[in-house]
Amino acid sequence: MSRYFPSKIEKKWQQKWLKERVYEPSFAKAPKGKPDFSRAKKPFYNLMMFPYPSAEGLHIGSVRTFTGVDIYGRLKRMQGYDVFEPIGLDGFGINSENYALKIGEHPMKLAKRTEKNFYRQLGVMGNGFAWEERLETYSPEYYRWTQWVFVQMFKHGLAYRKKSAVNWCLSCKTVLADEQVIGGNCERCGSVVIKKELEQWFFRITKYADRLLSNLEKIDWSDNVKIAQKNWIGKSEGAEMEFRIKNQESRIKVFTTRPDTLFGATYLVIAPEHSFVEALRFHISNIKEVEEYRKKTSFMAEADRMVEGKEKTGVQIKGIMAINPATNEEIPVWVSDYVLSGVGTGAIMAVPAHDSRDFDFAKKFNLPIKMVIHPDRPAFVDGALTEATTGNGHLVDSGKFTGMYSEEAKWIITKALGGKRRANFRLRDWLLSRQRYWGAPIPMIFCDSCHDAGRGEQKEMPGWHAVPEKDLPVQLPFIKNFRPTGTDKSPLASVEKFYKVRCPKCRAWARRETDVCDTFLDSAWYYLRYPSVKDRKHPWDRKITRKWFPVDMYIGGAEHSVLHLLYVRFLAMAFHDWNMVPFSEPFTKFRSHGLITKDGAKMSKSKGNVVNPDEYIATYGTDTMRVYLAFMAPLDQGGDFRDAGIAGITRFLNRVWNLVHEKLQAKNEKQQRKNQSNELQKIIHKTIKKVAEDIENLQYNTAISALMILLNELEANADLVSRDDLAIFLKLLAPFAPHITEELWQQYVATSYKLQATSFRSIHREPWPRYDKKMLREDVCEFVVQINGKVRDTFTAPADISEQEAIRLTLEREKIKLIVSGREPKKIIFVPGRLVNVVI
Ligand code: ANZ
Ligand code: ZN
Repeated sequence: MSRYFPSKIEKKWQQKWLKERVYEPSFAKAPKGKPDFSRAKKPFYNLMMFPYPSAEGLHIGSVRTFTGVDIYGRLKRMQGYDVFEPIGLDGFGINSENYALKIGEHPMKLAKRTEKNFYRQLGVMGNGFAWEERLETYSPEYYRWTQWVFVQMFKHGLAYRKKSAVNWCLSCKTVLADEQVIGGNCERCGSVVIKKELEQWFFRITKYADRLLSNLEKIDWSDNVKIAQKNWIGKSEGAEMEFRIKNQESRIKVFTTRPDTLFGATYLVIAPEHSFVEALRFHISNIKEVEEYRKKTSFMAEADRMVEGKEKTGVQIKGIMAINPATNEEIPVWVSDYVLSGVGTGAIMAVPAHDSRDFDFAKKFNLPIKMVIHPDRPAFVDGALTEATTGNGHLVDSGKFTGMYSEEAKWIITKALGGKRRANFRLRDWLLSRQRYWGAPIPMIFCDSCHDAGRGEQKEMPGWHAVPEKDLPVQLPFIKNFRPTGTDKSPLASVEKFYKVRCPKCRAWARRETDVCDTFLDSAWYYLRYPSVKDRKHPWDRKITRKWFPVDMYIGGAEHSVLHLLYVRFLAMAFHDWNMVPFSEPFTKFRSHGLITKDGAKMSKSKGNVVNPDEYIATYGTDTMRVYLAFMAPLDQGGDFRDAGIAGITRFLNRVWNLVHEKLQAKNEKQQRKNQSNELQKIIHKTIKKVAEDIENLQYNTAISALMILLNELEANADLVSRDDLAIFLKLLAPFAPHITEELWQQYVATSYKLQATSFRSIHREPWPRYDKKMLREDVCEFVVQINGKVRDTFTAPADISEQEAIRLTLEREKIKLIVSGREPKKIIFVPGRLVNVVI
């Protein structure tokens, strides 16, 4: 008998599948040479989060996720869906560029090398990818449309330029989005991030803040991601209140979530960047001190300024006083870095008795603290307040509002004192420009003469023109020196051939934008391109898009909760509003996957414990690795990679191989009539149900245990096992181990149907087995005993017990004997599996 050698079969089937186009959607109905997406009957878009591979190859964690997505897709395909599982590569960006710098290779060359290795690695994983619809973000054919997206954003007023204090990474020498700054450091390289005043391109995501938040309730996404997005959007409801300045025209506007505490506002604080100081410069008696403080603090990153427990600093702005509109008392104005310029109005009313940061500040600078809310739990020691009391309570010392409950007083005070109810969001606009080389050039042109004449497509941005669509793509030129300059300019700014262009409006000499797009723009719309990659005239085909979207299942890392996953939703909403796509949420279902460790530790190069998928696949075979990775834990949870666990999987697949071979080769095996009630059949049917349900819930580990149990049973009852039973087993195993099951399936087809197959019938396009509900019934059940229709007793017995036997058991029961007390029943009614009713 032949032995199981993965290396002998895996490559063979991978090539056959490719040749037969087993995983191209609608392949059967398509005219030769062209899968036709518009013909799909039951489309199912099964997507894995866009990978951005490094030249060093795939991480075993990504291999697990890819396989996880693939197992799901294979079930769906066998369930009759036309599954589309595309693959491509997100290759632009600072990660790749930094690596290119490190090893001294040009990013364009590096990208080609990475791409080749990536696709080779994916190839040996045996996934059901639609290889014909590949895409790479750095190919001009793709980024032409990324630039088109930018142009649409500009034309619809969602892309704009603004000078602002932006995050600047000292090491990467570029600006970063807020989302890319973690605890004051660069998300990528860990270096310190400072603030720099620069003019940059932004996308107006804040315009969609409310919808991004409220739509979360409508989508079936992992909870952890929804919560992260909700916090990131950070909606808080409050009021804007105006404070007059004594003897001046100016006012200071503050945002507060607690207008009910207005009577307790004993001073105001403005952010260092606030323009108030400029306006009243000549009235400020200590302007030098104020300016020094502003200079010192405004370059600091927000995260550092807001650290809990950080020693408060600040300077009073002398010579001016504000007036509390509730008490009409004069209160001082301070400048301090604990107030941020980008939040609310950049100014606050300080209520030290009820806000902790204000409390710390007031204590330090000896400012008055006035209680206006009677707290449930006052915090006094020796008559002095020891901390702010931040909760709700009844108002005290608040004029005619005294006695009201704080929640109710909020809006009444806002109205009475001329405030405006406002929601404030933590979400900032998306900073899009990067002063780097390796990205899609921002497709904009600035023209001086149009600027001076006030011409431009956007009123607020005279001189700026989008590159006409017919001129896209704006090709990224090959330049030798791609190193970031460390100034606020991209390396492209020194390439005259690139930036010197004619103005598309007036034909005067003008200048191209030389910054490139944030990579997150590339990945914010890629899913729309996949089914339309062959379309050279449009970014996506309308008809196909109506048919295939939204994406049915999306699986990826929770670390992208607030970057990628928020941007994608934002763009989809915008496209929807412009009538370009028929949906406003791109992914119906999203599940985040867990992370894997090696022998209990985080994998890292420095520890030398990084699992190289290539080596493992070469040693054990793809199927073994697939089953092993799936068996580790439910996909949404992390797992631990241990070499010792792999041998068990190899044994399992060997047993499958041997069993099927023995059965198929047994001569003149009579196809026994299946005894429908036998135990083995019950287990088979239960397993059919369980495996499908478990895959649906991404609980691959328990599905595989069920298959292991079934294999034990098949081996133990080998005489009762028919060829059709084996076929069912192979189908259930197929999503996990596609190669071995294909090999054995082809032998099954050959021996069972004498079908010298005229056309290739892959197991992966066979229908998923059906189970018989009757076979799932529990073996024992509870019978109810009634006397004259009244429930008197219950007993458990085999579900398929005969009528005679059930009646005998009933009449033997002590309780029933007592009630019947010797009388002869007139009639006994028996309902199988449920009840015995004795009529006396
Ligand atoms: C007065 C007050 C009294 C406040 C009180 C709170 C408690 P969330 O909920 O996080 O949005 N704030 C407003 N603008 C700010 C800025 N630019 N920088 C720093 N802090 C700012 O926080 C809203 C509260 O944060 C606002 O409500 C304001 O302080 C402060 F008992 O106003 B509150
Ligand atoms: Zn012009």
